[in-house]
Amino acid sequence: MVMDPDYLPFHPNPSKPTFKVPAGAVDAHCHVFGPADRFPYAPERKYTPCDAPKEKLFALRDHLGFSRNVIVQASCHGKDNRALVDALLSSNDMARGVAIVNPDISEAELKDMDKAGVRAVRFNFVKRLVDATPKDVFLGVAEKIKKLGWHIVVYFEAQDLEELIPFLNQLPGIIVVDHMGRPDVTKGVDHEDFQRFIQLMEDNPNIWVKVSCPERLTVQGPTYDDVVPFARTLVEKFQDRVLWGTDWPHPNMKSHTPDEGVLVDVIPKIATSAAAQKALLIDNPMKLYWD
Ligand code: 0GY
Repeated sequence: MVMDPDYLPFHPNPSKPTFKVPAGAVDAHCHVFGPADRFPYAPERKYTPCDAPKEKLFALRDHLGFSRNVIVQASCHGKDNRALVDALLSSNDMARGVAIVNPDISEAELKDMDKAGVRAVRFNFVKRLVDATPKDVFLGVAEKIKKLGWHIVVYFEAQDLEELIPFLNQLPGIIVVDHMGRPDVTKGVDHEDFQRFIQLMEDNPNIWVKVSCPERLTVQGPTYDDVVPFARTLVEKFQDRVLWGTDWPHPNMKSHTPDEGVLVDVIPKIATSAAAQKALLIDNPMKLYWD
């Protein structure tokens, strides 16, 4: 399985961040890919990445000063969660997972995944990544996972939010939105699109958000200052419902190869007090994934 010709592999030698993360910090959005000879990519995938195995992820965690990972199933592995579960089982209880599952998954399979450390399912609405799934199917999955106390992670782009709001409000339990709902940062924080997202979080206390992925949302590039006001606004308004992640190994980046040291150095710009940093990096992810 050869990676796509325009696929950018992850940074071979990320810098040490200047910001020292507090002890016990959680990288709450990252992935493992392959290795493909052991864990092949899904036939229905829309891209073929560079292998990004668990050993590399755990080495990056240590290099950046983090303690734990939340590993999110990505579309290139489809609903085959074996690479994810393998990483969880070899993490010494230092990783939790977000899976993508079939609607007909059995209770026994869900229980096995729970034992391995899976705590959520992911619903992906990004059209370039997945074929559409009917909302009824997602609602069926949501019903199934309720008993386990899992939550739901949703990935969508800003232009699709308006249409999705009734569905999001229908979902039971906690919902975590990936990458701030992918705002167009050129429009500014005050634009109705981002304000719509803020209003949704104000109206629905079950909605949490990952203030992640400046590398995808930026127009200016590193050090991602054009994305900072969006993330800072969310941290200031919803301190107890925000999560942060590296997004390693950054699938489908086209503009540049992110240096995770630089990404970590964005944290003190978006969470400007020690209390906000502790909530973002420790208290919130621990409550959601390790309690
Ligand atoms: C991310 C973002 C992307 C990819 C996926 O499931 C995926 O393939 O999530 C993307 O291309 O924006 O969170 O890794």
